[in-house]
Amino acid sequence: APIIRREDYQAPAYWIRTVDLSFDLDPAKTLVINKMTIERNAELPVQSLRLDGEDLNLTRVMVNGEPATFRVENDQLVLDALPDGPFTLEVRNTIAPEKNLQLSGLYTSGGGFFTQCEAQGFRRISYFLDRPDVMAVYTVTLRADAEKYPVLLGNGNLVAQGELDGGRHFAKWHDPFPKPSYLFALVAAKLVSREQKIVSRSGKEHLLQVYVRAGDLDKTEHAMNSLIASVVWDEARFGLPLDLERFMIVAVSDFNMGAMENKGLNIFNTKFVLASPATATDADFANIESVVAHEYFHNWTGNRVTCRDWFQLSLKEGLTVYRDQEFSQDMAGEASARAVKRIEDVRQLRQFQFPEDAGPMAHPVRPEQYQAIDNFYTATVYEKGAEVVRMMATLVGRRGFAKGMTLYFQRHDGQAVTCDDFAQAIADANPGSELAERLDAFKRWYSQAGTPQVTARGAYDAAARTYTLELAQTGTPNPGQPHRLPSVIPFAMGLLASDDGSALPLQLADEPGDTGTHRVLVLAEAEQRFVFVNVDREPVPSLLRGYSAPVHLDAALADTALLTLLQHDSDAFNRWEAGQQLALNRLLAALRGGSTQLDAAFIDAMRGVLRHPTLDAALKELVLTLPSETVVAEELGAEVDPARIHALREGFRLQLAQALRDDWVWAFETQAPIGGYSPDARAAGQRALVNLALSMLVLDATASGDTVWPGRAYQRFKDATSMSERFGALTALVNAHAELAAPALERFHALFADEALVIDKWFALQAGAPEPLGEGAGAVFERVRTLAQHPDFTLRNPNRARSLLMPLTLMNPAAFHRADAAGYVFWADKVVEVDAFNPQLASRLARSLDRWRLLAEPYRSAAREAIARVAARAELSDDTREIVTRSLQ
Ligand code: DPP
Ligand code: ZN
Repeated sequence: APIIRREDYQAPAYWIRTVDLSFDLDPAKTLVINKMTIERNAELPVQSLRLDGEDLNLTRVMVNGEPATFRVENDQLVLDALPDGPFTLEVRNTIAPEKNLQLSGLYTSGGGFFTQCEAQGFRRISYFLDRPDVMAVYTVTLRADAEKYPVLLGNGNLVAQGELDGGRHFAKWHDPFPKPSYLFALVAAKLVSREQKIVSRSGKEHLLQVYVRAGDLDKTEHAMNSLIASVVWDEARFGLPLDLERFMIVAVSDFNMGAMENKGLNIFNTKFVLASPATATDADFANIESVVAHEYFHNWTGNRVTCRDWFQLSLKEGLTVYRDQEFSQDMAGEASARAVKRIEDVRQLRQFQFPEDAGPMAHPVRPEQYQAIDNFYTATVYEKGAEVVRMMATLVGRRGFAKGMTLYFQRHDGQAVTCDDFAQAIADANPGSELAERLDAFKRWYSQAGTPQVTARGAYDAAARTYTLELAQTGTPNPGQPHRLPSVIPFAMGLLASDDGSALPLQLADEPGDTGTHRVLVLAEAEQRFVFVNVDREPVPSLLRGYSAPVHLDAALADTALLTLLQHDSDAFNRWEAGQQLALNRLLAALRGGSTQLDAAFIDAMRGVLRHPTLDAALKELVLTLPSETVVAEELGAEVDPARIHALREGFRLQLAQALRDDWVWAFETQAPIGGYSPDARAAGQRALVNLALSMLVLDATASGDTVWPGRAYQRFKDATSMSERFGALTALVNAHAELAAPALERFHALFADEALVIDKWFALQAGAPEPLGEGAGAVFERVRTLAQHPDFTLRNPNRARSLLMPLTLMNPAAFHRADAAGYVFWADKVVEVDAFNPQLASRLARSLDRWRLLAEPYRSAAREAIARVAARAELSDDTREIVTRSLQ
């Protein structure tokens, strides 16, 4: 496929103003009639009209009601001699939804019709200017068999419906908001809905609906509650009201992504809609809340103001992720619960975005080029993009950011714009702010790939009562660029007294007095020095609080300093960070030949956290979880031996299990939430801690041959009143390779045989289980290979395919990376097999070997060979080809 470059952007030669679409829906052959009103873009020279199409069977083309001359060239429908003024163009084509296994465009799932058009699925429905800067008003008529497809949904408002001959019926929808084609959607299926009417602040009534299959209605309450909370939040926090009479969410079980923000008609992966206490874990409930919010928030950030071109994807995604993260924090409530959410988000960033930014797919938040745009729905565009927005908010303050958002909508409502337009609006609304003063430099966050490295070194001068903090930043330049220019880094910090951990007042040398105990420095040069005065006691610095910028921080703090932070920092994020750093230091030292035994100071500190009288249970659980094997590998940076990292980390885990045995018992017996199931952050955190305690107790018991705790876990598994409890107990048994794991897994499968999302968990748990150490090593991988033959397993359903393949290849390094290369052979086979029918899914899976260069031999050569084997195939999709080619470069 050709390389598409950002610098080549040109405005469209024509504007499509209105679209009148009609569908005669039939799985084998659907007729699409597309009547457009079009006018030439008067600002450009006269050109041919070139409409995008893919896998379409074209039957007729008319201009102003007359048959027209046209040609089809490289999938494009080309019309040369067109009227000078506005004209109508009618295109008719047929498509075969039931054959559409790539799930892009119009496809069938579970006997219904669904669409997915972002990024370029609309061209698989009809010929069109399939690009986000062409925005049209759509009227859509659906015709289908009334019995098989009783529900017919489109964007906007229902304007007519009725019966037709031959048992068919129709519905006509009109969406008054001009929109790009990627926001088009339709649904025709046998569904039921939960409905709720709400009245917004302005007094307008809105209808909210969540559509699911008949048996699933009892699992829609949480999604509906999340939607209502999202509507209320966006109006309260940003003054952004619901602009539609009707807002619909539809769940579908075959879906490549999480969910899609089509105007007024969001289509969701069932995974992010359906939840009941019996079938969904706390994490599922939290994910549903955040994805429902994310898609709802897109209605303004994405739909009312959309992207000019796909290079600007982070304009809507980074901003909307930031908004959903803020929403989830607000829903969590108190400061410590907010910090827990922040920690979870940063953990995700480090687990997925950092490796991406250091690997072959590294790209700026606003990429410069792509071959398959679907490959750029990445952690960088989404999560790092959200960090960029968060830094802006930090630099202008919460009120300043809200003002910036208001200006952004004043300027750009109804337009397709760029990341520059967004940053400009935030800066212009805040004249004199650090952002406005340094806007050009700040925007390097959009154009430079890679994670900057910040080094911090502090020195205390007791005689002068000064503390000097020296900050320096480095990073690798983008390919083709000679230098990396300094980033603008908001650096939140404080100082703690080293003796009792109390917060010290902060006063820089040129300031008249102290400014409190917390502040945000701005690092904008390669090196900067900050001198704090009137520092009475030796301080411990608390740096990059709340993770105020997406950088690697090297502060080289001694254990004593880290222990002080872990115990006393008022910033909960940095307490966690100090604990992670303590653990990481020990893991890295052990990998480099140091002690494999945890020291008493570390164990006592962990006990102190676990037994702490006031810390949140959720925070305790996070602190007591060691950094992941992926994070350790990235820190190591070369010659990674996944089996060794695994063995050492498992060794540490076992030591923590043993050394804190009494404390885990205490936690298990006393920390559970009281009362019936509620998915709120507090109760979820308590359950997470209890589940961790149980895992540790079963791990310890299994290692020592004791059967009491595995027995208790099995009992809890059987008696559990919620999926979080049940799955926690099952996880404890499976991850410890307890003998009771097998009967528990069997029982679990039988209990939930009809719950597809629960069966996904059943696969994922087994594929993500830690490989046993010693003679049992390899058992997890063998199990995955066997599960790939299980009658419930299929590659056709993306959730099911991912449930087995992603935990193994992305989350379970020691099982995946084998000296005999069997993991890589399995991976290559699956990539090729999936690529034949679903390139988007295949190219995701293809990315699991991105970081092959980090590996030590023999892994490295074997991984390279597996990638090369995929790349050598003649018949590969553009999506997967782009990934494997870049990987080998
Ligand atoms: N635009 C979708 C989302 O991120 C992804 N297809 O919400
Ligand atoms: Zn999104």
